[in-house]
Amino acid sequence: MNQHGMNRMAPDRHAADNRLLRHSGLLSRLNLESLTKAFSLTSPMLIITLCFLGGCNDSPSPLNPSGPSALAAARLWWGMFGFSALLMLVVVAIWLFALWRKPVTYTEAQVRRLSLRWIVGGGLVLPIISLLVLLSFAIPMGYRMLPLPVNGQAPVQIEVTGHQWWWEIRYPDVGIRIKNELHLPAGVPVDLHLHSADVIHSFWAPRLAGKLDMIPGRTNILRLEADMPGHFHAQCSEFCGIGHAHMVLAVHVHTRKEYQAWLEAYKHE
Ligand SMILES: [Cu+2]
Repeated sequence: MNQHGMNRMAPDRHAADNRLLRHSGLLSRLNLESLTKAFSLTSPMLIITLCFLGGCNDSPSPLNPSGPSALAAARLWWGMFGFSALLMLVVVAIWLFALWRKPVTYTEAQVRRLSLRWIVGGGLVLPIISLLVLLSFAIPMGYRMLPLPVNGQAPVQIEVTGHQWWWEIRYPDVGIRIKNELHLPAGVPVDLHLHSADVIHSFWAPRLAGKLDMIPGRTNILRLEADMPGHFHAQCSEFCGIGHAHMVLAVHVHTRKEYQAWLEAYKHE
């Protein structure tokens, strides 16, 4: 005890409290810094990992294509991803340069000239070049989904009708009508004649082709082809009411021989 007795412990306690506060402040700062650092390191890795996981074998992702149309769409996606990532890097580099460079004083005329350059460059030239590059890839890709004549092979014709909330599949050549199942031969172009019995739906088999709307009173034809036999997934991709999420179609791709056998077996059922 000192001469004031009771006050003796107070400075020690304050010192301890201050040490504790400093420590906790340091800890929270460290935590915040480490969290920020971890997030800045992990978030791009997470995005890249998720992108690559999209290519896993069993994934119904369009980045895991199993047909020429879907392959073209996946390549277009990667091209757009690469181009947008490059643009982002350029924008970040310009932003960092603007932050770090020494301030420069410009005259009124220089400011006007520089602003005009950025408006013309960033607002006209860059979008025009980007759109031209995108269209030069997207238009040929879109052609793959059109029912154009094929040399030496007659596409299989199948009628697909969307209902709230199920799929009607008809094989007009053989008189087969089934529900929520689509059977296709591998390695053969297939034309799906898409109709709707009620509202707008959209046919999407992500691993086999792009999407195409199904509009009441209209027939849209989607050309697709599967590389190999397997089981795939198709889904309505246009919100069509309360049961939309359950409007799922199982796509079974057979070898040509198995497909013929399936048609024969089904006809005689
Ligand atoms: Cu739907």
